[in-house]
Amino acid sequence: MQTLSETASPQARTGSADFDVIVVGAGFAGLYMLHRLRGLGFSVRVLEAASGVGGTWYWNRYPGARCDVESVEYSYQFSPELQQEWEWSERYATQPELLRYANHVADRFDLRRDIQFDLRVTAATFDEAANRWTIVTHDGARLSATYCVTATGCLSVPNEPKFKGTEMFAGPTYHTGRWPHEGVDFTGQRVGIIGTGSSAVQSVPIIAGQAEHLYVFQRTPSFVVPARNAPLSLSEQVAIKADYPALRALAKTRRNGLFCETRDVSALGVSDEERERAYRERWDRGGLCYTGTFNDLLIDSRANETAADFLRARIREVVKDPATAEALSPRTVVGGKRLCIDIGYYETFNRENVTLIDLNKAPLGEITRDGLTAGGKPYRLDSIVFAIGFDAMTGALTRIDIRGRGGARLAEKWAEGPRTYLGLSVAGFPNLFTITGPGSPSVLTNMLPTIEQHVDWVAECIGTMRERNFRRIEATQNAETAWVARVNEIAAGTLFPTCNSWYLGANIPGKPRVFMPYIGFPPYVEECNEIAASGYSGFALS
Ligand code: N01
Repeated sequence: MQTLSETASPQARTGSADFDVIVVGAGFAGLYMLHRLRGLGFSVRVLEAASGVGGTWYWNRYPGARCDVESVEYSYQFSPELQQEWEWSERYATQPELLRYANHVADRFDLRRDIQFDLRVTAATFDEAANRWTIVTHDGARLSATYCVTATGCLSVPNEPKFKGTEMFAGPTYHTGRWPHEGVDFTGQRVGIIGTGSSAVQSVPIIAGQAEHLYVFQRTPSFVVPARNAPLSLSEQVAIKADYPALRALAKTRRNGLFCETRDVSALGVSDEERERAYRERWDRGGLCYTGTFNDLLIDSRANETAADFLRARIREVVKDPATAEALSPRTVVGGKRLCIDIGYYETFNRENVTLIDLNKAPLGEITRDGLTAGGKPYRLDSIVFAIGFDAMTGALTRIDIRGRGGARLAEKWAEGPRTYLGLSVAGFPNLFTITGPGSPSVLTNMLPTIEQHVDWVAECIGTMRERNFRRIEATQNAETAWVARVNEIAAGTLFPTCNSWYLGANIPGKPRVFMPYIGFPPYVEECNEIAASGYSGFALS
């Protein structure tokens, strides 16, 4: 077996393979975790499979990739100086800008010397006698640490295309979640894209602008709201920066951790005119705020239907061909799947060189050497783009062979769905923390503040353990069972479980259908704080 010192990259060569904490992943969560733990004087090593920092923004380089949360919000707040000095150029940052930001943070806080790139963690085993985690990487290197923190992201493992005949296709195939770094030029090509979620909604207009012809193969239409993207003027930036502490504090009172509020009014308690005006106002404003137009949109299906009607009417206004407009009109719950935000998505379907294929009417047959068949009809293609999403929330964790006490495997424990306490900790897996893990608000919120809250909680916990001379912390079985029940109970009171979303694992054949995120950021934070203040109730410390 190699030791770390034999394989370490120059920036991370310390000669030691034993640490207080090993963090898996150098995305936004891993970077901040390193910064916090280092500040507390712990020895930390971050292991990252990619060749650079940035996590999702390192990998997701498909055409048009940008964040659907406004850049001034989708950013760290732990450093007021960083918050003041960084300048965002647009309302919604592009992938390259977000990656520049992640790199800037890594440099500004001198993080690279403790990060080792190009190392994929394949296994993590808890040694009870030694009270340590042994971490194994793809090249056989072994490291050990008292604590293991996973910062592996919620949408980091691509949903593998398992279409019959994929290997037969003569041309190149691409996955939006693993786009070639050198980019792809589709000029003059016949391109097929499978999937119509956020990644497709962003990339379709750009691919259509290059391709000779673009065929969009749609299984379920998404609800799409305009981004209203625009350059951020200096005066806008100055105004936000002057008010940042208040805006950030306000966002912490919101269920989704965003600046914009959910109006405390029922969609069914207002006149038709007022309802229409309210939707129009959010539509004109653009972005994810649309689902906050009324307080019952994700609770009452009749209320939700009014929001859906408004959006379907907008599709009919833009898309000239009525049959295409109808096929693009979702019949699901607005917000039950993540809302998509667009720049010119619907307009793209008015182009001569774009065809929508409704897979409900023309089911996908197989991929062939020359393209694919749908509804028995062959489509000749030069390239195929899979925009089919991710094995969300659990995929990155279950792909690592994580073994807790008695050799128990995490993947086996989660065979019927993930079980955690607070989304942070797993019974039977001591000294393991899962940043934005299943059972925490994560993907239903603005990820950056959610990440910071988890990182701060974990850092404080590990610091307290040291202070009080404890060496082991583990969620109790009872606390975990009660937490899982609570996550499910809250979700059951909403419309979320009615959609076949990745929140439920429904996009992955065979994955258990369990609603994974915790709904409600402020009560969650309050509970985390109370648990810490109580001396970590629900955890066994020794
Ligand atoms: O993936 P998705 P995504 N045959 O799972 C279809 C975040 N994100 O990469 O709905 C045919 O949403 C599938 O159809 P269906 C964001 O949180 C953020 O687009 O399962 N079709 C669906 O249409 C987002 O929610 C940004 O019936 C198949 C599509 O593929 C999340 O990532 C940008 C299929 C997958 O949509 C995932 O988005 C991009 C099959 N066998 C992404 N399997 C930001 O702006 C799947 N599909 C931050």
